[in-house]
Amino acid sequence: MSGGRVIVISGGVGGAKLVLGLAHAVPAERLIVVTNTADDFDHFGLRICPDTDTVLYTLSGLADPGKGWGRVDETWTFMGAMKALGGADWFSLGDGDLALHVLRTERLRAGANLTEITRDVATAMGIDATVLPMCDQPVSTKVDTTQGRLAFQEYFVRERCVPRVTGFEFNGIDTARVNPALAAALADRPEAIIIAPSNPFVSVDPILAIPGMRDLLRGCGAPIVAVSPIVGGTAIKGPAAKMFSEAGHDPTALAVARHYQGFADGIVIDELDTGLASDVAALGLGVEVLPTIMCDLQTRIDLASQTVAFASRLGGGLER
Ligand code: FO1
Repeated sequence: MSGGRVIVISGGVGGAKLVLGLAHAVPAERLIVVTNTADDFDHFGLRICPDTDTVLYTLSGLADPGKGWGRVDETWTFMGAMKALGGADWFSLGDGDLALHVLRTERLRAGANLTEITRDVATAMGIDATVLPMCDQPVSTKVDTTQGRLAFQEYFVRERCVPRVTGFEFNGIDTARVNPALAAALADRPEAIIIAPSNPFVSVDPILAIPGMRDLLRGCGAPIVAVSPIVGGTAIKGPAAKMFSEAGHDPTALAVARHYQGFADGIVIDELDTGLASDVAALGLGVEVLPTIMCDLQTRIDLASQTVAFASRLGGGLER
C-alpha cells in the first residue's frame, strides 16, 4: 500500500461488511466511506438515513449481526405502542435506533447539514474513519414497477421487493452536489476507489449520478475497483439479482462488470465465478478472483486488503 486515501462507495448491509474489513485493513486516517443517501426518507416526521446508519452501526460494533441493519440488543417498545395506536408498522424503528433519528431530525431543523451530523454521530460512536454522506441535498430513489411508482423503502420493505421493476429515478439528483469533503479528498491523489458489493442500481448508481461525480472519480487518477455483489448467479443480500433479471440480463458477475464497464478499471469476482473471468477481462476490465463471501470478520479483512492490493497493482498500470 502506498499510503494515500482509500475511498469506498457503499450502500447498506452488503457494503458495510467490506467497509468493516477496510476499517481493519487501512489506517483510519486514510479511510473515507461514502454512503448512499438516496434511500433516505421521512417517516413519522423523522429523517431516516438507512445506509449511512448501517455503516455507522457496523463500524462502531453496534449493528444487529443478524439483520445487518439497526442496533444489536434492540428493544421495540415504540413500535409496539405505535402499532397499538393504529400507526404504520411496516418500517421497524427500534427504541435505540429512534434516538439517532430524533437527534438527526432536530439538528437538521436547527440548520446543521447531514455531513456535520454524521461526523458528530461517528465521533460519539467512537468511529475513527471518515463517513461522508454522498451529498447534503435530499435525493430520493423512486422505483417504477408494473404496479406503479413506489418510494424506495415502500418497494424494499413494505412490498418486500416483489413488484417487477421497470426503472429507477433519483429525485433531486440534478440539484445535488458532490459532498465537498469528498471532492477535496479526490483532489488529494487518493490511492484507490473501491465500490463495495452493494446493489449497483439503487445503492451505487445514485452516488455516481450526482452531477460531476463520475468525472471527479475518474479524473482523480486512482484506480476504481468494484467488488461484485452477485456470486454464482445470486445476490448475497437483497434484490440485485432480481433487478438484473428484470432489466433483461442474466444475473451474473459478468452483468455487474458490464454495468461498471467504462467506469471501473477492475472488478473482484468470487471464486465460484472463475469461469466468467475471461469474459470479464474481454470487456477491458482487470479481474481478480477472490473468496468474496464475508461470513466473519477475518474474511472481511482478507477481502478488503486483497481488494486494495489489487487496486494498487492496477493503479501502477493506469494511463488516463
Ligand atoms: N429493512 C427491512 O427489511 N425492514 C425494516 O423494517 C427496516 C427498518 C430499518 C430501520 C432503520 C434502518 O437504518 C434500516 C432499516 N431497514 C429495514 C434496512 C433498510 O431498509 C435497507 O437496508 C436499505 O435501505 C437498503 O440498503
